[in-house]
Amino acid sequence: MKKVAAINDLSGFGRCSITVALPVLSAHGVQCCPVPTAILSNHTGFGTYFFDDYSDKMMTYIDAWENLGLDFDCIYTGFLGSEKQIDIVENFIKKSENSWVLVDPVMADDGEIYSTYTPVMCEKMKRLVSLADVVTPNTTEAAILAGAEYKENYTDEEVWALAEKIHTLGAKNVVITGVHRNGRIANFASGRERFIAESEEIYVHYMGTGDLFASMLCGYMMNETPLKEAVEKSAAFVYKTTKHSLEIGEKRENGVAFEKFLKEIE
Ligand code: PXL
Repeated sequence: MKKVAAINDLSGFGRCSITVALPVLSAHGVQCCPVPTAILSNHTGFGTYFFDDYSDKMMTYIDAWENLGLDFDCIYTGFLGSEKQIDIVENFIKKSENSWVLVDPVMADDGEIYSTYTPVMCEKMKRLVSLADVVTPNTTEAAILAGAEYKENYTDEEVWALAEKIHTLGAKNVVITGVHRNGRIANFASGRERFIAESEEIYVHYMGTGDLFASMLCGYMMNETPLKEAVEKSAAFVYKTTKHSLEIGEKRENGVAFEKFLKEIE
């Protein structure tokens, strides 16, 4: 059975990070082993939140795993709470030579950097990206990583150019998510091959969508699904669950109501 070290925050309410990665990876038949980067009452999108940074404890936590001789099939990183954490995660990845690495560079969305993210953290994130087998930025994060200006709309050529810049940082595969494209929403993937996986656009942007996509992708990749199929299936799952969330009147801050659909994952 595959094991994933999921380095992400625990936000008690709002369906993101570990509260998404754990159920989704379990539904894929993959063991999810969380490393909390911070504990929050709810994600920062709510405006007010309790935030307890876990930087000082993460080293000891990871060392304890090392003492047990654990190794992981995958290291999957998401929201990081401080500059120091990015260094800790970088070391963990470098020591875990055999692990496949998925970096979701959670920093920003809709042209806005998250309130806990500093410019130095954004710079340091590039070092993690350099170690990634797959990196899954949204367009805002892709622009930050590529050192480009954020735009609401891009031509296909501009998106591929962002992906190219991110490859030059060292990432093997780049999947740029949430690209608005002719009234549809697209994921641009670039690695050994290039492809675009699209779905109908839903005009309400649910929080945690990127976490749901990356966790689904991680689950498929751990089950040896080829990247193209994994991206397409993950995008289809996000579309289906987001549509359902809208239909049941779930608020966008509460995250995607995906729970009912976990049993359909195959
Ligand atoms: O879904 C991204 C995310 C993860 N973790 C925390 C967040 C956010 C987005 O706002 O605040 C704590």
